[in-house]
Amino acid sequence: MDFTTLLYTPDKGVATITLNRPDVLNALTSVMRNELRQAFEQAGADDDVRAVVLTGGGRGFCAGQDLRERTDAPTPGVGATVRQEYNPLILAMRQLPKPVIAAVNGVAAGAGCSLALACDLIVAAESATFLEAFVNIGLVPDSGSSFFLPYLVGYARAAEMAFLGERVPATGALEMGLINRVVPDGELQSAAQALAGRLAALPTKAIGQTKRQLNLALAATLEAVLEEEARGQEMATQTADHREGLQAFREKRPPKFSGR
Ligand code: T3D
Repeated sequence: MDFTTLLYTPDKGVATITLNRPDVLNALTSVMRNELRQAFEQAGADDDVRAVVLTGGGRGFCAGQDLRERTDAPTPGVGATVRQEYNPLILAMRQLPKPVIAAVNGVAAGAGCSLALACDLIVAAESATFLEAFVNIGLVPDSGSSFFLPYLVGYARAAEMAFLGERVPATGALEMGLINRVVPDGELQSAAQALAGRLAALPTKAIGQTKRQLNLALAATLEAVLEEEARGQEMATQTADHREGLQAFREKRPPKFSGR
């Protein structure tokens, strides 16, 4: 299948999906979300693909929702967008019975951070950063961040990342257990491919079932948290603070939140 917003490259058992909107740090549009889900489905349907690498083209991994699609707040029907586009993508990644590795080459922000966290393993370049950017524009974590984050790093660190919306460098992310490995920038893709190649040579059906069991073992259901996130995002997009956050982003100035 031909994609317009990403590259899909199957090679020796590993499908590499490269987000390909580098000018906006691979910010997610509606088209991109749908293509990404299709790419994961394609990887799932191809028996020759036994591991997947997700990475970003250019200097960013993914800057989350493309804010240029969000001209005015409240965005109409954002809960539906989260339910119909973001949530199926996260579920497709997590339910894929094959290992998915994020090769985080730069900033992973907002839903871009969620995308990385939805992968099974995360390898990051030394210069990569992780940012729960939602609060900076008056929104709440979505796309599974509020499910994966406390599970990976514990409540206190999750709350700090989600409340403060500050960039966490790759080394800090490794220390807190958010990610698996940090490698020098120039070695990221080869390290991720080597790991994926290793995984692709393992018993794929057993790895797929292991992934299923590990996901089943998580305390709350992902579906329940995803639904709560969609409801919360619907609420957050109605706020004055989100409107202010979007405006400040466009005007390249710090936002002045009113608490409304
Ligand atoms: O509405 C809904 O659907 C609800 C769902 C929401 C899910 C979410 O993901 S909400 C969170 C959305 N993302 C953000 O709020 C992040 C916004 N971006 C940033 O905070 C910063 O750009 C970064 C920290 C990610 C990177 O900073 P920096 O200094 O490395 O790069 P930059 O100069 O800010 O960005 C480079 C370009 O990418 C720039 O364009 P320009 O000025 O060169 O033409 C910038 O506008 C663009 N860009 C960055 N992020 C986005 C973006 N364009 C559109 N959407 C973005 N999210």
